[in-house]
Amino acid sequence: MVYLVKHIITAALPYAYSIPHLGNFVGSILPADVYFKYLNLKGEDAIFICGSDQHGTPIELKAIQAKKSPEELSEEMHRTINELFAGFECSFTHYGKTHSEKNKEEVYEIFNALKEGGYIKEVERTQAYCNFDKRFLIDRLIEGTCPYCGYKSAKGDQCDNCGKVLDAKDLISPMCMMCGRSDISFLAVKALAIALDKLEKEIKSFIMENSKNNWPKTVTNKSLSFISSGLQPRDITRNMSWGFKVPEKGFEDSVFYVWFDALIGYIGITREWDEKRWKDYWISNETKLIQFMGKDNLEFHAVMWPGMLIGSGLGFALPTTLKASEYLTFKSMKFSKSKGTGIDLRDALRILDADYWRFALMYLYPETADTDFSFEMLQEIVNSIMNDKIGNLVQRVFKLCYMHKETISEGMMLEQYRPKIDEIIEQYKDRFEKLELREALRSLIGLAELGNQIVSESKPWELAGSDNESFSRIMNTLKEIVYDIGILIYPFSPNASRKILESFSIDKEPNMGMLLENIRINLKKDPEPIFRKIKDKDIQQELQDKG
Ligand code: B3M
Ligand code: ZN
Repeated sequence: MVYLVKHIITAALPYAYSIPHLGNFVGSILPADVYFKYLNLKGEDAIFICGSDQHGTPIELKAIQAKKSPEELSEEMHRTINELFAGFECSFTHYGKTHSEKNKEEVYEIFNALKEGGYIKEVERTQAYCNFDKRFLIDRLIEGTCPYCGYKSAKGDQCDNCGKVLDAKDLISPMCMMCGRSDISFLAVKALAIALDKLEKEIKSFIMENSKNNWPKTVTNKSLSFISSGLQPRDITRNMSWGFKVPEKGFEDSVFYVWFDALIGYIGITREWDEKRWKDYWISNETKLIQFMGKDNLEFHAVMWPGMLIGSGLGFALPTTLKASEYLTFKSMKFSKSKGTGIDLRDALRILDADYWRFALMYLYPETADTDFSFEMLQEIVNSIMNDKIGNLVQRVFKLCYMHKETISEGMMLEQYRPKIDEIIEQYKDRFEKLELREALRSLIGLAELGNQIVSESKPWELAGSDNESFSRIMNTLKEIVYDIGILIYPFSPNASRKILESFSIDKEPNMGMLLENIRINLKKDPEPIFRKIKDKDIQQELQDKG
């Protein structure tokens, strides 16, 4: 088969200085992985690219504290994060990192192309200098009150509350985060900037055009608001030592700004994956580049990134869809490692297996509005949806099939349910196509609900032995539903999918084509339940631990 469209799925690159928490995970990596698995179900040509973001001051600072080099520290964290994602059943085509030779090459290539195109200019900046610590402070190391929304802990580069990109000197009462003092001077320094002002028209038409491709409304509106008051040149270098050196005279003490090489990292990591094939994906008119991220990463992806790609003139694919999510909050606060709110990925896997988290988090996926997470909610989703609606149906159907395997004659179905089953499957696909992942999961649950409705209406166990034809029709319909669930649940809970399909003698990765195949059930014995309930006492424990 020849596929024209090539999909690149990306998830925002997590910083390699701490273990991501569930808020990071549900905002970008998990939905990206779910969508990628769906594309695999369809047999599409797709790659899933992600990796560790290794540069930036927070990593440098952490390294100083840990008496390690930033490279050492970020490499260690990279390995840990990579293992945790594997524990969560993520199937990246490549999980790379930004501090790599390939990425460096790509950063220089794009920088040189931007320079040749006349999009790099030297600018005079004032940079914060802490008189107490006697060092330059990059923006992220300064905290103060946001001049736009009044949020108290806005960082010098961006307000995490309203999402506005900031200039450190606009912060109200700026404070050095290293020493906690307000003894800050702003000194004159040189920097290189990308002339976004010259790319304004192109960036605007990129947003206008591409936002037709299933961008969430909030994403389109925010993207337009970022450019509504005109664009200014944006710095791409910083006065610090950890990062890629800037290959320009007079900039020996500077490195590229972390966001510049992190965004290029999407390409660099693809090159790291396959030096021969990366271009087939990145330089092609048939590419769909679908990028998942949390809303705090949107401005970089909607403005600076397309500006870099267009300005380079190297023919790279532009983002087809920017899928920025809202926040998953924990007791109405943003998940934040530093503030001790939320649950990190390692803790999460200690509490429950990947399948449960993936399902429950996608059920709560903050696709269009901030969504609050609680252990009670988690328990409710696991117990009454995963276990009661889906798990029990599967178990019940398998049990009946096993007990009455002599009685059931293959083939016949309850034809009146066929259109309903097909309709739900179509709805599931349609929602995935529109990137409405949370709704696609609800279609899957709808299929289980239909199964449960058939069970309770037809009470098949009363018919076995007395009316074998009706019994067979009911059981074949239920088997079909369970089989379909086994395939369609794959993007969300891949282990449950494997367990269900095993009972149909299938031990390969599922695909959509299998929905049409004739199924043969091959139960060895009573299969194990696919899900278990969370007991109250376990939840009580977590509530005590996490408060
Ligand atoms: N590392 C920010 C974050 O983890 C940043 C994303 C980079 S995507 C190119 O929230
Ligand atoms: Zn200080």
